[in-house]
Amino acid sequence: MKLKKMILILLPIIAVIFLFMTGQKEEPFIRILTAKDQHVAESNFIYNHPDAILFPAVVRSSGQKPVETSYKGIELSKLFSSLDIELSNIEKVTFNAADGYRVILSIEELKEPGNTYLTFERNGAHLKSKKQGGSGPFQLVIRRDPFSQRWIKHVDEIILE
Ligand SMILES: Nc1nc2c(c(=O)[nH]1)N[C@H]1C(S)=C(S)[C@@H](COP(=O)(O)O)O[C@H]1N2
Ligand SMILES: [Mo]
Repeated sequence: MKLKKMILILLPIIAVIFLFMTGQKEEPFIRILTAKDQHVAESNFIYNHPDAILFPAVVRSSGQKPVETSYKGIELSKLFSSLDIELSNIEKVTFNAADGYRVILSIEELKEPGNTYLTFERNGAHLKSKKQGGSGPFQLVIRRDPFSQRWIKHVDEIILE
């Protein structure tokens, strides 16, 4: 009898703790907005994207020596075409980050072959979030912007206009 009561009390508590813990492990995603519709690019879609490539880049972080790094990411034009997002009427693309930082690219710059990438991996490991002290989970890397001011970290929203 006592045991039954205890189980009846403990079960909901365990269920709540379980829900809380699984909720903590929420997968990252990016919202992509166009005039017509809204897309959600989930982490699985990004991490397993067939157009993801590895490329070297020099990372310049304030107060640190430049470090040669291997990034993995998807060229933005390929990311958009894989989501069936048309670029023909687009003039600019805005990248918003979780910390309020914002970068705007012209469509010409975005389309430059081999220049703009949405990255998710650095030296073989997924980019860590801001909370975990990283530049991710997703970061824009502009390969022909060597000083990296516009390599927006923690990108969570992309707006095409
Ligand atoms: N989200 C976000 N991205 C950002 C920044 C920022 O403050 N927030 N700073 C930019 C600047 S000025 C530089 S030089 C590079 C490297 O920044 P770090 O020195 O903070 O690593 O990230 C760029 N991307
Ligand atoms: Mo900077």
